[in-house]
Amino acid sequence: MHNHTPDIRIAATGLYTPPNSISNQELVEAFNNFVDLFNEEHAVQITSGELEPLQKSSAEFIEKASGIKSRYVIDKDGILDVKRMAPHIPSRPDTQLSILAEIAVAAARDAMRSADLTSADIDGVICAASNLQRGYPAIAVEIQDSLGIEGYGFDMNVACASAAFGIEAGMGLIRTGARRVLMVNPEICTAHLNFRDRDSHFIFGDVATAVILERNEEPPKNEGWEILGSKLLTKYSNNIRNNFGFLNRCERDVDEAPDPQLDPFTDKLFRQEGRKVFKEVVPIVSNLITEHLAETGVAASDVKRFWLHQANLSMNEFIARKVLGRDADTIEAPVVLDQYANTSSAGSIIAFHKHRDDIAIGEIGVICAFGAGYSVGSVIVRRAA
Ligand code: CO8
Repeated sequence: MHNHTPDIRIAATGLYTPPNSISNQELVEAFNNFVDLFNEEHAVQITSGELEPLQKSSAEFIEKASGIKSRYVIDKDGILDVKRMAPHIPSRPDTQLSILAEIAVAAARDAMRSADLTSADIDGVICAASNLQRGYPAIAVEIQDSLGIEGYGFDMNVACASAAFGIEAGMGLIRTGARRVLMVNPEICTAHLNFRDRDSHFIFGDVATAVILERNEEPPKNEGWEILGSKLLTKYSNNIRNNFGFLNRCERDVDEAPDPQLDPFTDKLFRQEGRKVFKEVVPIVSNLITEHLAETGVAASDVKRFWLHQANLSMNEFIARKVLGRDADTIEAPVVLDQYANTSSAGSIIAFHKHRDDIAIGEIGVICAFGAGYSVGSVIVRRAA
């Protein structure tokens, strides 16, 4: 068993959930209307064999393949509008708080409230997310300004593993002088999702989470989760990819006209080889957790809870089974993807935020996030207060 006193702890977490939710049924109805329209409009090419008809989606398939039943979204109408099939998020003047900063600030305030902390208690802000709204200024600096925090902020992106990497980065900042670090994960995943793609239109939702890290010195004001250790791993893979970037506008040949039939941004959205991801990522994650527990001197049987990344229910069941050597129930490995879908870096933090009250002082849990890159991060925590 782990016996030296950890130097850093989690003081609080926060959550912002958008007000609108879309059920599988609603999403599938919109998708299938689009399929009917497309097939009608292309009837001639389909009959001549020039084009394959598009196939319909199914709510039963979605729940069975992923465990997802619904997802919260920033804009419901735009996604369900067959003519648009993308959230409508109007641009804002530079003088107004950006949407990504806005949802992060809401999650941050929730965390600060539950830890009885004010902006004056925090020295650094990390915005760790899969999709950052712009190149610069950093979203973290805007969040810092909006909350009135002195010190500094910066953005980082390690896809779905961003929160675990953000916790590790925050621990480093505290070791080099910061008293407390606010680490936020605003994820507007629906904005990079291709709602016309049958294989992936159901995968993502929107949310923001926040974690406050502090030195493990004085007794915590409210809660305290000592960090026994964190372990990170990346392994290059093209199986989850999004080519959106600042070079896109320079890529088209000078005389190449945009194809009006094609959504010009389709290849700049999320895409994946879901089956390959599933097969390749399960062993990487279960091995990393097993090694991390061994290095930390914690037996798998002593882990009370696994707050895992929320991408796919059976994936999490496989991971927990490999680590424990038996099936885990939904108390040991809680599920939030049924309501939230995949929220990228925020998923494991939502699970931790919502499913930790019953953990007793001295008990241990593992927060583990994984995703594109591939990237994996495990954080072992012990309840201290
Ligand atoms: N409705 C009905 N049938 C369908 C549908 C649909 N919507 N989609 C596919 N089918 C059919 C297929 O055509 C196929 O039919 P057939 O057998 O006749 O060919 C059949 O269903 C099976 O298809 P699949 O093999 O694709 O289905 P799977 O069982 O593999 O399930 C999943 C698909 C759910 C995608 C699954 O593979 C999965 O979840 N894999 C893991 C994915 C994962 O974890 N990805 C990581 C996500 S990304 C991430 O975490 C970070 C990325 C950075 C993100 C930025 C975020 C904003």
